[in-house]
Amino acid sequence: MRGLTLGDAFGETWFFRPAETLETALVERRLKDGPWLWTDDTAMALSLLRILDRHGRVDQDALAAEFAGAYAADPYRCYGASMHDVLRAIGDGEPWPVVTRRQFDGMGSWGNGAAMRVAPLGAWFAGDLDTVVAEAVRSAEVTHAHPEATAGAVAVAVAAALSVRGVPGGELIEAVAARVPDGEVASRLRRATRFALSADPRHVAGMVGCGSLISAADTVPYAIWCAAANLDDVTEALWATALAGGDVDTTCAIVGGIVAARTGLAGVPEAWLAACEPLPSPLVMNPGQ
Ligand code: F2R
Ligand code: MG
Repeated sequence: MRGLTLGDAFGETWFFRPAETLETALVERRLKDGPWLWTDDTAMALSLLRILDRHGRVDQDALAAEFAGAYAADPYRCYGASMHDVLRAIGDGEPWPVVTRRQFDGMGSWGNGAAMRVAPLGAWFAGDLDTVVAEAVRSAEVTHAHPEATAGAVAVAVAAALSVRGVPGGELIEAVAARVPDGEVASRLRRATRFALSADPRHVAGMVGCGSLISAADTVPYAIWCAAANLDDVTEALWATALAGGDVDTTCAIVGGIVAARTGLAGVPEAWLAACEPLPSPLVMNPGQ
């Protein structure tokens, strides 16, 4: 969870800088002064973690209520465009299956929002990959009805579980792809396996996307490649991920969640930890607290 938040907050600092100075700042590794504020990626991951802590699994009605409650308490976390309607409607008492299925003319959202929040779930159930897949699907469905959004969530959760299990970076992407249903996310994951892990992330992004479209398919394969290429070092992983631009808070949230599931935050510079907006303490609270 803390790796996801570090990535989210670090990634968010790369927005709203003049385009001409952005790549130089990244190449020269010039950090922005803190505080680095976390966004919807963290807010929704915290809600999911609370539900796992409370129920031991994804209780979908409880998760929908938790998402809606967190949104009502703090809606200014740069939520995805459709999430404002979705979370308000659920908060107003509409059933989540009805709300999510009517988005985007009945297609449901294929946004990367179900993937961005799910790495801690993969770590939680790391001992059983079938459960990782099933619970990731359940966690996605509460807000994202499109199968590509679900596939993105499955891919990230499985990657986090395999990270915990110590699977080598060179095997990670194929092992993830084997668990993802056929579609655009799976197809781009397979495309990502063609790049050496020593490749420039910008070249990989050119072939599989890096989140500029905010879709799961355009975001998740790149993030998983970046994680696979830097599985033992969160800070290096985040620098590499940010280099290509795109949806940087979300690619970095995914990568931070996957890599830190293995490494924890050991080795992260003190200045980064001090700059990152703190998480609530305790991380998870029982009802009524
Ligand atoms: N970019 C953001 N947030 C926007 C902040 C705007 C503003 N500054 C504010 O403060 O409100 N980052 C966050 O959004 C991403 C997660 O998105 P999520 O939760 O999946 O939302 P959504 O709206 O469902 O999907 C995102 C976009 O994907 C496109 N899209 C989705 N489904 C589609 C479909 N079926 N057909 C066509 N397009 C579809 C749309 O462009 C959506 O707007 C993360 O980056 C998170 O950090
Ligand atoms: Mg965000």
